[in-house]
Amino acid sequence: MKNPGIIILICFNISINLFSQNPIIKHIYTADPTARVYNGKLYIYPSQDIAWNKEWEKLGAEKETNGHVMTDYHAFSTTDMINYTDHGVIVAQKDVPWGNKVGYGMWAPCITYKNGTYYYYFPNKPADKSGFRQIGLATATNPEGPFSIEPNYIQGLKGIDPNPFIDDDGQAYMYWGGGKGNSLKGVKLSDDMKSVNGQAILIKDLPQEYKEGPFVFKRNDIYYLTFPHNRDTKNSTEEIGYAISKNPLGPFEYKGTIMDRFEDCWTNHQSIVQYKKQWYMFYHHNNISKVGNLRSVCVDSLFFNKDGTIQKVIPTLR
Ligand code: FUB
Repeated sequence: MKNPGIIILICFNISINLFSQNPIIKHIYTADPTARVYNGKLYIYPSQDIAWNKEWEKLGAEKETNGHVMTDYHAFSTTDMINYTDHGVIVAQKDVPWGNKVGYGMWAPCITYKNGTYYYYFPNKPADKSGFRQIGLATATNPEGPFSIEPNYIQGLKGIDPNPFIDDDGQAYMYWGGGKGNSLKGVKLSDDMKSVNGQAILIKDLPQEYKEGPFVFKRNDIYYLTFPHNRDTKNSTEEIGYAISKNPLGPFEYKGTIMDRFEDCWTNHQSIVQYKKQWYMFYHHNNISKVGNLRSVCVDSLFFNKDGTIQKVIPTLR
């Protein structure tokens, strides 16, 4: 018996991940993780939190009113869920042709792969001030880059937290939006993955208040839409809920909570992936810094019930 602890936990279906020491990335602050499996490796594409530097104000920088300070993105990979390789900066705000150069607003990114190309979508403050955030695209032929940034943001995707999803028939969809109220939108993407195809729909059928961070995946012909929300509107911290559908754009049926809200970290943001036969949920918490906007990526195992519903993930935080 190689590891009796793992076998006992699997038997009892307990959502504890013996492999990870949360948080899994400790040398920089990371948040909003998208986890994907490419070429046998598990890749993580998070945003990066940094502390505000007062010196920047002298250079004309606009202070972020919500406190998030984010200037570039790293990519990470692992094959054992213990050792994570940092592949360095893959996209930086200073290199975004349409970006506001004195802003620090590179919020939650997401990536997908189609026909030999990796499509990396990211929100950023636009120089033309056409919105709080616009969503841009960078492409690469390798999951670690180098990524080449498109000259303009994508028309029709104003907002935050892009989440591309490609269905089994090859049709790509984009989910995005954020802020208070039900502002989650979905739309088909064109074959080139650089423009929207048709009218976006507002996904209104979520009974709990949607906040941000959509992540869609498919398992056994069920579309799972997972999202942070404020069920308790008196409390601004977020729990992660999910809804299911037989169609990628709904209607969705709300099914419950995957992770309870944290008392001490006002955001959460998830992605769910299967790697080496085990499902995982990646999320973030501020358990190293104890500061709301200096967060760290964590991971725990996730389990499904026989009927396809998701068991609650209990975060293993140190
Ligand atoms: O990281 C900045 C913002 O906080 C993200 O875009 C949201 O999902 C929330 O995590």
